[in-house]
Amino acid sequence: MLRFTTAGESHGPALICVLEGMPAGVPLLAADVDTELARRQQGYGRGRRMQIERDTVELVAGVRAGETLGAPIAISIRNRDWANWQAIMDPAPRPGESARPTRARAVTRPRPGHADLAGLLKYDRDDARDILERASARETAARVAAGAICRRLLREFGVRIGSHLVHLGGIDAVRPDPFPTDINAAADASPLRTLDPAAERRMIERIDIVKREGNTLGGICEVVCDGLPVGLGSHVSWDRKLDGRLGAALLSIPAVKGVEMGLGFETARRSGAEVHDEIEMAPDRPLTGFVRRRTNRAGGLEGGMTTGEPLVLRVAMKPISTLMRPLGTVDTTTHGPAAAVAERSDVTAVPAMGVIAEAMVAFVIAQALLEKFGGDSLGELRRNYEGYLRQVAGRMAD
Ligand code: EPS
Repeated sequence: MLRFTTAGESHGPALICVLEGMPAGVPLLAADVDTELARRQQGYGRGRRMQIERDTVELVAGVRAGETLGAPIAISIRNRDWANWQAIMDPAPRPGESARPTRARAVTRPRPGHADLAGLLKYDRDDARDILERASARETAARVAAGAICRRLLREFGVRIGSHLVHLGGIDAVRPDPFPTDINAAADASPLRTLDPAAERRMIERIDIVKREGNTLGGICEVVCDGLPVGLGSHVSWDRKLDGRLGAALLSIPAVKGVEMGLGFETARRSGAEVHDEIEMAPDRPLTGFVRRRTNRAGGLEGGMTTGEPLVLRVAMKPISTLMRPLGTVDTTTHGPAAAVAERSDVTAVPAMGVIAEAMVAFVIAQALLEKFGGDSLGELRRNYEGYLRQVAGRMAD
């Protein structure tokens, strides 16, 4: 079973990721991961923190001479900002400190919409920094690192994952026609990772206005994954359905509030004939068993399984909950009314969220691929994959 976990506080020494279950023999360089980390750091509307960090990985375990060993892979990403936060985040008690000391920059005015208050009460803390340091979206750098390794595996099977921003703070982007074959090459060239230059200009104006107002903005990214074979995931049990697994992975991204697959909520408004994708033979499509869907309104998923058509997922992010013009809250020390803490933050991080969503999709797809085809080495996995494709092709061949 492919699985990963992360550790690390936003202003602690480092972020750590352990990814377990990768087969041996997958080519992997630190640069494969660093490229993805750099993509996550882009985006108009980010705060000053992104000028401090230059995320790069140290491959600490599970990789030798540019190949995975089949052992758990451990990764470390240093926080450059740690140098400025040592006294506040020091894991050891500082000289003269009592038990549960009040350190500088303690947070007692929890932000509406943030983990601050529920976390402080649940974990019985005095300083909401004990919560927010971990709830911070800084953690997603470690997820993108795990996703980058999964992508490296998927690349061996011709699977590609890209994303672009389709909505920001009330402004829709128009989907380009023709749609680029390399989505990320096009989207990464845009400061908002959108494929609609006219919408991009309006979005940037909107971000500038909202920044002056001390407010924040959310938005929607679309993730597209192609090169998949038919039959990843399964219809047989609720927890094996790929729709549910993708949904859970994407909804775990900080501030993500909704996920649509294919037409998503729009399917509920249309009749069956306007929703379902008709099937026809396609002699050039071995991955799908020589068939194709005339349309792809299902977004590449039927019955909890991949159809072999591109996966199309849309992911909605709420506005960031740190507002420079703060909302009302209560002070957890005085219990009186207060303005929420206004720490340095981003006006919007929707472009970065698209890159994080790609990473989570890469993980779920790699997990489903390994589950279906198994194998301790890349070679064994490949033999199993090719044997399955022959079986599928044989069933529909003339
Ligand atoms: C974040 C607040 C900001 C963001 C941070 C997430 O950090 P800071 O409090 O240091 O200014 O920049 O995002 C990242 C550090 C990152 O790598 O994405 C928050 O509170 O979630």
